[in-house]
Formats: sequence, C-alpha cells, structure tokens
Amino acid sequence: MESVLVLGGDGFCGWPTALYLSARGYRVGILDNLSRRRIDMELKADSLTPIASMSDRLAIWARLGHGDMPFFELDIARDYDGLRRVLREFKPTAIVHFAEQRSAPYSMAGSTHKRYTVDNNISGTHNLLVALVELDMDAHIVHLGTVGVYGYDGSEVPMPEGYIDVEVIGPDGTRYPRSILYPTEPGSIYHMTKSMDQLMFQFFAHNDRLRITDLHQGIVWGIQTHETRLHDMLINRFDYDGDYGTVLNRFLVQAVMRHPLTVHGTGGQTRGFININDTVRCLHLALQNPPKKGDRVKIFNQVAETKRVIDVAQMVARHTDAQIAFVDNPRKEAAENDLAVTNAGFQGLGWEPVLLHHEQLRETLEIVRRFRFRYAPETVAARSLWTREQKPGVVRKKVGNRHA
Ligand code: NAD
Ligand code: USQ
Repeated sequence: MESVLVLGGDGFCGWPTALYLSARGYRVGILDNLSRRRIDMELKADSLTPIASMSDRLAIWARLGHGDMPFFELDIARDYDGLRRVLREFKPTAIVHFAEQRSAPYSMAGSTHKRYTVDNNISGTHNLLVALVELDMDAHIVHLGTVGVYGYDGSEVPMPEGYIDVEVIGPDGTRYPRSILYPTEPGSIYHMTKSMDQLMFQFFAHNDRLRITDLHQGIVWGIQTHETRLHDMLINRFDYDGDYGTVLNRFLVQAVMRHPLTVHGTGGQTRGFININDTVRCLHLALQNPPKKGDRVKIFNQVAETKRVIDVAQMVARHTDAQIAFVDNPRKEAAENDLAVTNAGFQGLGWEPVLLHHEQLRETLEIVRRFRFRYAPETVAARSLWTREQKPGVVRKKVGNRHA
C-alpha cells in the first residue's frame, strides 16, 4: 500500500488532501508544527470556520471508519533529527510538501516576517531533501509551488510548465540549445522562497536522483471537499483576513458582511485560480504519475483558469449586491497584466477543472452566512506594505453593483 506523509497536513490545502488520500486507501500520516494556528493568535485573526484540534479531527475521521492517521507535531525547518525519526518510523513511499509560510503579505510585514519566511521555507525544504538522501529513501516528493514564480510581466505567451527551451549563442555564432527553468520573477519574499525551492529541487534531482514533482499552483478558492463535509469537526479552515485571506475568498466574506470588496488598484491584475476540490484531485494525479529516478523535476501548472481581480469582484458583486471599493494597492505589483498559463500536463492525465461560476460560490456563501458571528471586521484590512512608497489602503472610489 502507498504510504503518504502530508507535511503541512493541518493547513487549508493539506487537511482536505490528507482526507482525500486516506478515503482512497492510502496509508496517510500528517506532519505539522501547527505554526499556522499560532500565527492566527499573533495576528488576532482566525479561520471563519471553527476548526477542531488535530486530535479531535483525527478521532472523528477514525470514528467514521477510515482508520487511524498518525500525527507528528514537528517543525521540519528546525527539528532535523525529529524529521529523520518520523521518516524512519513512517517509511513513506511519497511525501506531499505543503509545510511553508504561504502568505505574501505576511512575508512582507517587516524584517522579522521576511527572515522567518526565508528561514522556515528554505530550511524546511532543504532538511527534507537532505534527510531523504541521508536515509537513502526513494520517496516521491510532491511539492506545492506557485504560479507566482513566473512573475506577471504581461506576456501573452502561455506560461510553459516550468521549463523553457532557449538557445545560447556562442562567440562564433554557434547556437547551443538548452532547456532551462523558466526565469523567475517573484513578487514577494514568500514567492521568492518558492523560486529558491525550485533550485534546490533541481540540484537534488540531478545530484541524488531524488524523484520530485513541483506543482505551480494558482490561488485556491472554496472551502469544503467531499471528505471535509462528512462531519462538522472535519470542516476546513477559511481565511479572509488581510494577510492569509486570498482574493476570492476575501470577496465572498466581504460580500456577506456588507463590507465593500477591496480591489487593489484598478483590479487589472490577472492571476491563476483553482478550486480546492481540484487541488486535492491534482495532488492525487501527481502521486499516481511520479517521475522516474534520474529524471529532472517534473513540473505541472496546477491552474484551472486565469481571471482579472476586477472580473472576480464584479462577479461576486453582481451575485450578492455588494459594493466595490477601489483601494490604493499595498503591494508593489503591475497594475495590469495579461496572463496565460498552460495546464496541459494535468489535462493530459484526464483532469477536467472546475471553472469559476457564480453557481460554484453558493456553498461557500452559505458557510460564510452560517459562521458570520465569528467575523472580525478589524482583521479585514491589508496592512502589509511592500515598500515605503506604498500607502495603506485609502479608498479611491466606490461603485455599487449596478456599475460593477
Ligand atoms: P496553510 O498555511 O493553511 O498550511 C500550511 C501548513 O504548514 C500549516 O498548517 C502550517 O502549520 C504548516 N507548516 C508551516 N511551516 C511548517 C514547518 N516548518 N514545519 C511543519 N509544518 C509547517 O497554507 P495552504 O493554503 O494550505 O498552502 C499549502 C501550500 O500550498 C503552501 O506551500 C502554499 O505555498 C501552497 N499554495 C497555496 C495556495 C493557496 O491559495 N492557499 C496557492 C498556491 C500554492
Ligand atoms: N487583491 C485584491 N484585493 C484583496 C486581496 C488581494 O485586489 O483584498 C489582489 C492582490 O493585490 C493580488 C491578487 O489579488 O494582485 C492576488 O492576491 P492573493 O492574496 O489572493 O494571492 P497571492 O498573494 O498571490 O497568494 C496566494 C496564496 C499563495 C499562493 C498564490 C498563488 O496566499 O500561497 O502561492 O496565491 S499565485 O497568486 O498564483 O502566485
């Protein structure tokens, strides 16, 4: 039986992934240092949905007949010996690596946050790679990267899956073909760590023949999956605060709470999106299609579609009667960009992505209404400024849904 260790399995993507794999007969172990729950306390923000403790989550899952999932509370960036012990004890045949600090605004909040994000993400990934080599383990690593490593330079050429074919021209005019990692252009310290992860993967796949798949995922929207719906205590976390709330999920909470939808700048930023149910399906496909020993890192774009922020806001506004507020952009990013991303890899494996449509938002809106009493308005504002030139979210213009 395949044994999968899910690093970061208490998080928004990790928890539903662990359940999805467990429900399909994988022997699943969860490793997490619960840092995300501690950051909630630091930010005085919390998931809108009340998430149960890990022990309660696992007890319910076992009571539903799915067997035991061992939980290892451990920091992969700081406790290398502990990580080795878990790997030796659990003996995973595959490892899904979600365990990083994943908020771009949090990573830009100040020097402490920048250093924490780099130390945590880079050391964690490096420790994992070194441990597999030291223990001579051939577990397939599936890592969650981000579309943001490609940057948003406005190119209309679809982003290839990780690699680009180029020619280096020698001094005598000879052309040398090369296939290289797509040049990165990270837009935050967080995105920079994902760019650095790529280089570590390239080195360890080449030098130590580790089998690695890197998934360049877009912004995840939605809350629940089939498995997290099975019991209230299995509910997934749902962030809407200025640091961890991602744009569509934030807009849905704002719409229900009659807070104007906070569009940064003109909303001309185009980004990749994917539903949480597709996150878990793609993870499963990646596990079922590992690279061979000695192969270069396999890279898939885990993106269903691209959308402009303003189009996402307008869809939510039309559906909910919300207002849109255009606020000064706290981030240093292109005001407008085109973005096309190929997802041929997963489509070739039979993936049929869920596309964003207002019908798809119904369940999320219902859950937001159900837990509206947990809403904390003071956590909504985006507080992190990318540079000293950025200004904190002054509202420039508000429009009602009819003009949206
Ligand atoms: P999350 O913050 O909800 O989950 C990450 C989990 O990892 C948390 O439970 C945290 O406690 C744990 N963790 C962090 N550092 C750790 C460490 N050193 N040791 C052990 N555990 C640690 O984030 P998420 O939204 O589930 O994202 C998971 C992964 O997917 C991240 O790597 C993120 O970069 C990537 N991703 C997320 C999105 C998105 O929209 N949520 C989009 C693209 C990529
Ligand atoms: N934005 C708004 N209003 C808001 C919040 C965000 O206009 O209230 C804008 C941002 O300025 C940005 C875009 O929406 O242009 C996306 O912001 P986001 O917070 O939804 O997403 P991002 O910071 O890019 O990060 C998220 C996840 C990260 C993941 C990334 C995928 O937190 O872990 O890697 O999405 S991607 O964007 O494809 O790089």
